[in-house]
Formats: sequence, structure tokens, C-alpha cells
Amino acid sequence: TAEVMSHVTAHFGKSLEECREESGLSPEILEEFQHFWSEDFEVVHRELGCALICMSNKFSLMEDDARMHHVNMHDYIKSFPKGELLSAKMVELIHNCEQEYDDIKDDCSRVVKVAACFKLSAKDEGIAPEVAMIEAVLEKY
Ligand code: BOM
Repeated sequence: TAEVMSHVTAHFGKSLEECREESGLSPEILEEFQHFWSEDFEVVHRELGCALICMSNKFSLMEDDARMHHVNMHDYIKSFPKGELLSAKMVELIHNCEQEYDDIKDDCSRVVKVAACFKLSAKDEGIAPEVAMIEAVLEKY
């Protein structure tokens, strides 16, 4: 659900600042991670892909090949309130997007394509949060 996704995004997004330097993601591209879900934000920058890899690694959500770690992602989402309502769907959506871009060799470039695909699929499925929903739960993490 969008409510659960707002919690996951709020928590995951807290790791952005730790990853800015090594990813080269400037505040001009993405100032706060919750804007990822904004209609106005285009998920296109390679640096965002690098940042997502760095952020995922803080929570062991990726395998060494920069693909999602299914079990850890499932457990991570389940750790949030009502997370069991979202975990299987989210793992499925990300996995389908990974399949679509599997031919892209550069990890950062591939991950940003997977993230853009995931944003679209989540909107289609009605599980994309509004930015305001994320801001409302940011203080919990
Ligand atoms: O193959 C790459 C798998 C990783 C893709 C990560 C997609 C996440 C997009 C960014 C949205 C974040 C919202 C919540 C955090 C979930 C990890």
C-alpha cells in the first residue's frame, strides 16, 4: 500500500546524505529523497543509480552484482507497520523491472532505469505514496 511505501521511503531515504559524496548526486538533482515520488522529478540521472546502490548496501538489500537481494528486501519491508501487505508485491515489481533492463552492463545506469520502471509500476498499482505522506512519517525514523 502507499501508506506502507511512505514508511519504507522515509526510512530508506535517511541514508541518502551518507551516500552523496561517493555517488556524486548533487542536491540540485535531488534535494530530499522523498521527492523521488514527485510527479516533477524525473528518474534519469546515473548518479541517482549510484546513490541507490550505496543506500541499498547500508541495509544489505543488494547482491554483489547490484541486483536486489530478494530475502533481505522482503524482510526489510516486512519490518515496517503492515509491511507484510507490501513486501511480496514490491519484490515482484522490482524483479520485473530488473529483467527488463538486464542487458545494461553499467550498474549505476541500470539501477536508475530499474528505479524509474519501479516508480511507474508502483503508480500503476496504486502503491506510490504522495510526498506529503512521506513527510508526515519522516520524524518516526
Ligand atoms: O536492480 C536494482 C534493484 C534496486 C532498485 C531499487 C529501487 C528503489 C527505487 C527507489 C525507491 C525507493 C523507495 C523505497 C526504498 C526501497 C528500497
